[in-house]
Amino acid sequence: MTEQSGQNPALDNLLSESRTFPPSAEFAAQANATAEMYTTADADREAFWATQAEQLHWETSWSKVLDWSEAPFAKWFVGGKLNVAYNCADRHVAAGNGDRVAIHWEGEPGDSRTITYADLQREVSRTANAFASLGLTKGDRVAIYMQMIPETVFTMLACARLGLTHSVVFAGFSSEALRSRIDDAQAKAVITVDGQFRRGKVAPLKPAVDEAVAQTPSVEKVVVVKRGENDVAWTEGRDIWWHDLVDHQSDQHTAEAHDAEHPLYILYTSGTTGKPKGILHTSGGYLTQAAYTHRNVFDLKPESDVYWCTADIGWVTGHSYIVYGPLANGATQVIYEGTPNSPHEARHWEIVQKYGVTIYYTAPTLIRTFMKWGDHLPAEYDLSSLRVLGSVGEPINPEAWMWFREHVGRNQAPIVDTWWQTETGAIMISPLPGVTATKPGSAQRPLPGISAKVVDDTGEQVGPGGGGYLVLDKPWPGMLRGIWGDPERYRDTYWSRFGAQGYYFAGDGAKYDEDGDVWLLGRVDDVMNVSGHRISTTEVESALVSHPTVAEAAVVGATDPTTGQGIVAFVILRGGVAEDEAKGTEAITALRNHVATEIGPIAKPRQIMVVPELPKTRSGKIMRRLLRDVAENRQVGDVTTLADSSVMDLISSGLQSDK
Ligand code: 6R9
Repeated sequence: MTEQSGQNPALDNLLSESRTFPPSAEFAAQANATAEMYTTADADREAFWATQAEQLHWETSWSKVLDWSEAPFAKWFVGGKLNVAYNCADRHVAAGNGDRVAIHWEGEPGDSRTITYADLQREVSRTANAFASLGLTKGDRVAIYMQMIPETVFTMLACARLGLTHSVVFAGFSSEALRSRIDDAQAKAVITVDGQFRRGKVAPLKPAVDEAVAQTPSVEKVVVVKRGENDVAWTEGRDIWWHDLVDHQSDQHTAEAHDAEHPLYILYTSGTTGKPKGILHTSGGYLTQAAYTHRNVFDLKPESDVYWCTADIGWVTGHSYIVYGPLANGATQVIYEGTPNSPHEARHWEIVQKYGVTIYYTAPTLIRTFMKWGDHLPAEYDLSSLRVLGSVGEPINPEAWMWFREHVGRNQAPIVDTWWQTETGAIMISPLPGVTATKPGSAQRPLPGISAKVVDDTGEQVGPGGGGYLVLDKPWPGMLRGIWGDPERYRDTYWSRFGAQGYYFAGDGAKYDEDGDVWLLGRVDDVMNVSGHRISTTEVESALVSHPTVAEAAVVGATDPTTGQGIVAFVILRGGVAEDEAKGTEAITALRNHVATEIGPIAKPRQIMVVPELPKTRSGKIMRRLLRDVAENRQVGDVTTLADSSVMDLISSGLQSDK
């Protein structure tokens, strides 16, 4: 904190990128978004958001767009009343679009189900009647522990309809993770399944619920969908089958309007340390921003597009871009239950071809996995329907972006790299297709209506080419309304670092390029310090991925007696690369030199290890903390939020046998 502003950037700017891809004239001519939106929004931010909110159905209009008098606790559309579920189903039926497909659901074993908006309205009404019959009333919390099946969507919307606040927990988290989340929210009911399909097998889920609920007295009812058909233990009086409860209910239900600030859901983020934070989202502002971003960032044409977001519903991306945004917009979408390599590694391309998917929104981790599986797979399918591609969850390395463009987008479909967080509720920084000339690896510009800055240690905005911290300097409609039950932690975590300026601190490193476009550089906790240079993990990883043999890379700073920290890299090879050769001294030296040429000798990894997998969370984020343990020869720490906890054994045993 002693440095003068602008003189000591929080991050060195190492990598540069000169490729740009302007939109085609045809795309621009039909695009939803326009360049004027930036100026309109800048001229009067609140009026701009009011116009967006008017796209929804409100039972009662608001009296004030934004009340920021109790900052950092925002109120948007004060006094307004709406029903979120009505907006996501009934409204489209009322407008004459009941026959439009809302969901093409594809089960992992190959079964499928088509749900129109009229079906959705009926199913949600039935589910709402069922939940009401259990005695659940407005304000109660409901935990949802289910995979990607239609009932998960019905459950979320039925909760929204009744004003129940849902808390979705990743199906696959342990019973302990479920227990602590149920307990924190004091949930009254748990909605779950007997089991889920993963890679062709049934993984039981109910046992984890039984274990958790044994220790959570707040839970009165457990509703179980039959999906895996596996045997389950049963607690009479508490457990009830979904089909026994829901099927006989009336499919008519009148939706009551709730306050714009009524709590819609809690979603827990694990964070790097400590107890998970229950991020709270409310109704009117959240739905406004989810729908607006979905319409403009993906250029959605509800009459003709087939949209597919590959995220899990247990991640915020599933909440905003499978459930609330697309359904509020009346979109037709694909929901897929299973893993991308079941029964084969081209399952996604098969689904794109089968449904004629036009908009495909996925994560860098999956794109890099596709690179590893090989270029030939997307080439075997007809992907010509794709017209917009999106990425979210991590910085996308420029080479992964180029691979996505070439092999999936046929060098035509614009790519939107969308930066946001569980806390922001919806997309904040992203190109607009048809407006922005895109650049591989950059999220580019805050959306119209959104304001973000890259600042130095003192909170001063850095200039072009400068690196620092990403902050959000103005409130936005979808912003979190706090951490469930812990207002102090909310202030401490997000508002104290740049408290003097009143900025929200996102926890990410970022830089501007010479054009003023924003590049995300990874979590500031992961920044490496090598001989006094602050180097972002993202830039070194992108340099490694730009080598033809590397599909994926993760780097960490490990304590080093001479340089403070030394860079240790873990790399996964691309499909078809001979492993023995790539592990040889010569190949490793070549890779180290490649990084030096791409971004400078200071970033040359001290050590590079070839590994079969990387440790990732369920949303695909690399857990560098665990790799630091390996690099510094420590016992590996807590692995409970890993998608696959065996990965760390795989890495450690592989490294042992190489010695
Ligand atoms: C939506 C989501 C948030 C963190 C965020 C950042 C990283 C997400 C990104 C990105 C670079 C992007 N992140 N999108 N980094 N470019 N396009 O991922 O929410 O799970 O809460 O994670 O993810 O580090 O701070 P969440």
